[in-house]
Formats: sequence, structure tokens, C-alpha cells
Amino acid sequence: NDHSEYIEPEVPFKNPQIHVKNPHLDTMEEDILYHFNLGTKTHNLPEMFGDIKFVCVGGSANRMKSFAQFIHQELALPGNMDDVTDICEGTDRYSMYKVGPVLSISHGMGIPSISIMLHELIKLLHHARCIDFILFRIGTSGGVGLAPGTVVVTDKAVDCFFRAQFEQVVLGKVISRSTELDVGVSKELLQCSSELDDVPTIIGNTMCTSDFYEGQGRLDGALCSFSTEDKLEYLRKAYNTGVRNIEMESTVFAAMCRACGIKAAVVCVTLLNRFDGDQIATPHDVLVEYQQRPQVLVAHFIKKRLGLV
Ligand code: R2B
Ligand code: URA
Repeated sequence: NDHSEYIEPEVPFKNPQIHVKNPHLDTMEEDILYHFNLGTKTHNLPEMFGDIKFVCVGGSANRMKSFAQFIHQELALPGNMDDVTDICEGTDRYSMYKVGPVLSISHGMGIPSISIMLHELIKLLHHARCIDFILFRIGTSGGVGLAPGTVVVTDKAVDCFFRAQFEQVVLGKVISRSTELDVGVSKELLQCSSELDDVPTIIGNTMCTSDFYEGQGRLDGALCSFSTEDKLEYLRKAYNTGVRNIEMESTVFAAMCRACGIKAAVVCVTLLNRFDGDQIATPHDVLVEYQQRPQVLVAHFIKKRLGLV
């Protein structure tokens, strides 16, 4: 039938460079990265980005700016951390900051928003001929049976049917891609957490949904078509398959990174325990501290990799 599924074959990668899997790109004279306001003819991408070794993406533009400033401090880079400027200044779709070998970019909320950003980011890193870098998503999530503030490093990113795959409709057909992440990087992140105070961290599955309210089984949206017991049953089912947190970008992030041969990890803090409620009622200052935890963890990882700790 028209909706027949195509499962993309997995190709093992031997080379450290990115595998953009699009033959049409080679025939293009210029590539305009529209949502970044960057392009191959207007910018010298290898010169601007060639030395990148760590790329961190997260939902909010402000948070990704503070992350860049935090990294500037942590790596003791020359200059003033307040001088960190938005490379995508000409557009307000996404924000991008570069501090030494670290690139920090915002991706907005949800699969479509991060997916557009990742297409352009992966092409950017390809045009810049970046090699051997790691891509992290640092974000927030709802916890499933965890104390609020726990950081979850994603083992498998799963969809709302608990399958480790990402489905995309292409030309009216469903394409399915694997969402497996890099096991080595996850383990290294867990090791890093054990060297830090106040960053309680576990490895678990992350469920990715297309909605924050009904799509995550919340009872407090503008619409709700199910009972409290239905909600709890779904969350219990999720928990039993290994799901420990819920957010809105991990499956497409994992699938695109894997398909392009990019080492990637998802690190999200939980803001609440969904078995206890749906509203995020935690005081603002506590939420701010929680959101710093993935940043502190990834910063420690980066510093270790650079031999600074
Ligand atoms: C986590 O938080 C956002 C929703 O509040 C969404 O982008 C996500 O994945
Ligand atoms: N982000 C989500 O997607 N869900 C939550 O419950 C909290 C943050």
C-alpha cells in the first residue's frame, strides 16, 4: 500500500568524517543554510568552524548562550565571556555561539524544529570539514519514576510506542531509521557524573513525543481525552520498558546522527516526576539549577577530553 514502510539499511562507517547522504549536494554550486543565515559562498565555513570538536544543542536560545559563556569560563579561554556573540544574528530562528572548540546552538521545541536545525548543522560541519567531533543534546524532560533534578543520559531514544526508531514521512511513504546512540560516550558521561557533586545521573531510555500535553499523557492541557488511571497505566508501561524520561527531540536527533555517522549523546535533566503530577510547579531558582546540571556534566566531559582535569 501507499504507506508501506521502508527501513533504511545500516552502513558501517570507517572514516571519521561525516557522511552526508545526499548525492544532490555535490551538484550544488552554493549551499545556503537559510535558517542559520550562513552559506558556502558568503562565509568561509572551514575557517569559521574547522576546529570544532564538541557541538552542544539545546532548546532555548538563552540557555545555549549561557552554556557558551559557562564553557568560556570553564576552559579559561582568553577574552571576556560577555563578548560571546550570536553567529546567526541575522535570523531569530536559531542562535549559535562558538567558544574555542565548542559550538553551542539552540534548536527550539519539537521534532520539526530540531530536524531543520540538524540538516543545516550537519551540512555546516560537512562543509567545514570537521572530523572527530561529538554532538550532545542537553535539555529538559519529564521524569518517569525519578526524583526531580535527576539527569538521564539516554540509552535508547524511543517513540511513543516504545520502539527505538524514528519514522518520517517522505514522498508519502514512511521511512524508519534506527535511534541507537553511542554507548561509549554514554558510559563516559556516567563516569563523569560520578566525579561531580550534585549531578545525580542515570542511564535510561528516553521517550520522544510530538506534544507536551496529551502526547505525553498530561491531564492539564486544553484537551484531554483520557482518565487519570489511563495516564498512569501508560506511564507504568513506559517505565516497564525502561523509559525514565520524556522529551520532544531525542528520536530524530539520534536517528539523524546515526545515519550520518556522528557520535552523539542525549543528556536531559528531569524537571518533575510524572507519577506525581503534570504541572511544572518547582520554584524558578530550583529549575534554573536543574537546567545547569546537563551543562555541568557535559562541560566536565569536554574538560576531561581536552586534558584540562
Ligand atoms: C523538553 O522541554 C521542551 C518542552 O517544554 C521540549 O523541547 C523538550 O524536549
Ligand atoms: N519537557 C518535556 O518535554 N516534558 C516535560 O514534562 C518537561 C520538559
